[in-house]
Amino acid sequence: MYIRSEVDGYVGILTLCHTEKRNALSRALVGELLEAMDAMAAARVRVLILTAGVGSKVWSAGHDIHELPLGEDPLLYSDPLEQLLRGVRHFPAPVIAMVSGSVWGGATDLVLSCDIAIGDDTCSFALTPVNLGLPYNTAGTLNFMRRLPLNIAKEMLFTARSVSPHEAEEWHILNHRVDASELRAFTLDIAHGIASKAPLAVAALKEQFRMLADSAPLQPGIFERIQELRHRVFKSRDYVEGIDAFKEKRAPVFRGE
Ligand code: KGA
Repeated sequence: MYIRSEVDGYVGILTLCHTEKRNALSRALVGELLEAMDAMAAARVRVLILTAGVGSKVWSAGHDIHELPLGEDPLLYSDPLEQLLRGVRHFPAPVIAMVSGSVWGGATDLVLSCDIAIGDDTCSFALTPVNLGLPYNTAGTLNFMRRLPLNIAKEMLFTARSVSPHEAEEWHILNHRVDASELRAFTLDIAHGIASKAPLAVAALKEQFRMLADSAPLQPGIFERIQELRHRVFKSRDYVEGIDAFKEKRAPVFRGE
């Protein structure tokens, strides 16, 4: 069991608890999480909190690197990470990311896809495709552009550096940064505040934000060009090297080919 589920009044709390694998977003973990989210939606919670628990060292290590395919598009529409990101965006009530510990790659996309993010002084965020030689997909790149100032998104993606809690607050990755001892109470307070408001109005607002953010059409030519650029990256030797280096627990040596 990778997910712990609890309900506090109208607030649902889902805790990632596969600490052994640092809550990597494997097919199995994501499958359980999506089922738990469906159960929360059926129970008509008015706010959902996504957490790894206060005091977790790693909130999530991101995509399960062992499950990233080689030689083909690693982030297809049906990929578990993609399913999870859509699940959060379409969840019929606000989703709050409550973050202790480090957040990596696709898990940072997950936090940025939540409606509100609250972290403590141990949290950090990295966007890591360039560590793996992996071409991030169009949906994710657009999410970063909408959610972050362009220069911040570019710095995070070009460097893959872990952003400190202070920077995360300054750069609006977080709505609030609080002391670890207050994280749960602070987050629950915001969640119960939202849950006391008219739920139909809140849900309609969330859906409006999502649809309006997604409403700019993407010209087919641009999409095809992006796919061609990404194809070159996932067919490269560097992508194989990035994945191999992780598995062999060493630094990658990239050759640009
Ligand atoms: N996928 C699969 N297994 C992972 C994993 C991941 N992302 N991260 C950690 N693990 C496994 C790791 O292989 C090890 O398994 C166990 O979790 C503990 O890790 O015991 P095993 O079988 O060897 P480790 O490294 O010993 O733990 P740690 O020393 O506490 O370090 C924790 C971190 C998170 C710092 C370290 O595990 C790490 O750097 N993980 C990779 C983080 C990362 O780069 N994630 C990005 C994944 O890519 C991604 O999301 C995308 C889509 N992207 O970047 O574009």
